[in-house]
Amino acid sequence: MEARFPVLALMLCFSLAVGSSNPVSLRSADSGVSSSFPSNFLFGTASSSYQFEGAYLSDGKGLNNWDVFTHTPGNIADGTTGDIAVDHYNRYQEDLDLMSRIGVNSYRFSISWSRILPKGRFGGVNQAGIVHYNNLINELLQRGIQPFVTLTHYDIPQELEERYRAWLSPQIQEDFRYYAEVCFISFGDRVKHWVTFNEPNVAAIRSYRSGIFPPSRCSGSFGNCSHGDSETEPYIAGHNMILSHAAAVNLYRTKFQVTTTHFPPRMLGIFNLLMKFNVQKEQGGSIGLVLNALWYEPISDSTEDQLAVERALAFFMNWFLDPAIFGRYPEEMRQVLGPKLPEFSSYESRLLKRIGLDFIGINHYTSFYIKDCMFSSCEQGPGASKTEGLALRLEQKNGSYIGEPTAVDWLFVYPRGMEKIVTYIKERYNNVPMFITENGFGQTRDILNDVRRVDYMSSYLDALETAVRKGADVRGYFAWALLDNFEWTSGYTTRFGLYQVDFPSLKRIPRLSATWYKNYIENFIFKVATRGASSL
Ligand code: GBH
Repeated sequence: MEARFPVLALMLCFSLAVGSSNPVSLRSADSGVSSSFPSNFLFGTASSSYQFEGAYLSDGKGLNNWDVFTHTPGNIADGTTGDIAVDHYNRYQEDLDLMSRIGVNSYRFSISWSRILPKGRFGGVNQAGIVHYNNLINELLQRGIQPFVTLTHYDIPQELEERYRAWLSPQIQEDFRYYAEVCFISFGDRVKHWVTFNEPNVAAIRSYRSGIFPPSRCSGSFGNCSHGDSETEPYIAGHNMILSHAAAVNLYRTKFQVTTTHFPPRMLGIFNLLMKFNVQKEQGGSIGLVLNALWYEPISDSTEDQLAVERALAFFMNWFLDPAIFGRYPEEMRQVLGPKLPEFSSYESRLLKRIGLDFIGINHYTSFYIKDCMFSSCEQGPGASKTEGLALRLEQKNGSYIGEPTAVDWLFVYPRGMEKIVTYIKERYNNVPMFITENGFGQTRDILNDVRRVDYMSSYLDALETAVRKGADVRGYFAWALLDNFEWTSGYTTRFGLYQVDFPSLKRIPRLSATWYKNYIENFIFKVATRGASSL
C-alpha cells in the first residue's frame, strides 16, 4: 500500500507543471515558507485501545487489568470506566471518515491484548478480535491511511496478573512473545510500523512506584498502597518489559521482517534452507519502541544542576532506550541504584545490542526544571529520592513557570522542549529514525474554539521543524488525539480531542483544531508539491 501524500503531491506537481492552475495564486494561499519535513512524512492522530474502544465484554474479549481497576471504586477521578469509552470498536468507520476529512496519511492505534488473547497464552485466540483489527486495518488502507500499531498501551490480560503478577515475573516475556507472534502472523502483511510498548517508563512508574495505575503497588511515602516496593519493583517490571520487547523484536527480525541469506549459498546450503523455512513471510516493516519523553532545563547553571538533568533523563527515558539500543542501563542509574537495578546477562545484552530499534517513538508534551539533590539537600518531591535519581522536578524558577500552565496539572507550554528532546535523542542514539508518536493539549472544559490547542500544536510543530532542519531524522507526527477519550485516572474530565465527544450521545463535534490540522496538512502537501515543481 502506498502512502497518500506522495500520490497527492505528484498530482499537484503535475497540475502545476501543465499549467492547469495558476502557481502564483496557489502560492499566495500559503505562507510561502517551505516545510523542513520530508515529502513522505507521516501525519496522523493517535489513540489507544482502552481509551477509545469500549465494547469491554463484546465478541469474546477477556477482562484486562484496566477493566478490573476502573471497576474498583475510588480509582478514577469521576468514577467512570472505559466500558464504553468513545465506542470506537463499533464506530471506527465513522472515525476513519473523520480522519479522511482531516487528510492524515497514518493512524496510530493499539491492539487490545485481551481482545486477541483473552487468557494470554493460557487460552485460545479470539477470532472475533482478529476479525475486528483486520477490518480496521483494511478500511484504513482503502482510505490511503497507514496503520501504525502498538502492541500494548498499558492494558494487559488480567489472567497474567492473577497467574504470576504480570510484569513482576519473567514469565511475561513468553506471553508477550506469543502475543506478538499472533499479531505479526495476523496483521504483519499489511502493518509496516510496529511498536512493542507505549511508554513502558510511565507504565512501570505509575503501576509500581506511585501505584496510581493497576496493579496499585507502591510503598512508603511514594503512594497509598497495601502492597509493593516502590524502590525495587519499578525496576523489576521495567526489566521484564525490556526483555519482552527484545523477545518480540528478535522474533520479528528472524521470522517476519525480511529473509536475509546469512551464509553464501554454497556453504551451509541446508542451513539457509532451514532459515528460509523458518521465515513466515517477508513482511519488510519496521519495529520500534515508544517512550514518554520530558525535556528538562537545569534550575541554575551550576554543574550540579546540569548533572542532575542528565540523571533525570537517564532515570526517566534512557532507562529503556539505552538497553534497547546499547544493551545496558545508563551509567547514572547503575551508580545511584547499585544492586537495586537488575542486570542483563551477557547473552541478553548482546541480543539487545544486535537487534536494536528501527525507530524511536517519542511522546512529548511538556518540560520541567531540574534541581540537584545529590550534592545539596532537597525537599521531598517528584525525582528527589535516590530511587528516582536525586533530581527534583520543578515547575517554576524564581516564581515563574517553565511555560504557560494549562488545565492539565503536568502540562506546561514549552515548545523549545520539543526541539531539544529530539536533538538530544538524535545525538545520543546516532540519529536513529524518530517519530513523534504523541503530542497534544488537554482541557478540562468543553471548548470548541480551542485556540490554545491550535497555538500549542503549531508552536510545537515549528520547534520540531527546527530540529529537522538541523538534521534530525524525524519521519512523522501524531496528534493526541482525534477524539476526547478516557484519560486514565482522570476519567472523562480531561479532553485531548481535535473532535469533542458529547457524552453520553457520543456525537463527534469538530473543534477549531480539527480544521486547523486539516489546513496544516493541506499546506504541507502544497509545499511539497511546489518544492517538486520548482525543480522541474
Ligand atoms: C500519554 O501519557 C499516554 O500515552 C496517553 O495514553 C495519554 O492519554 C496522553 O499521554 C495524555 O495524557 O507523571 O505526573 O510525574 C502521558 C502521561 C503525564 C506521563 C505526565 C508523564 C509526567 C509528569 N504523562 N507525566 S508525572
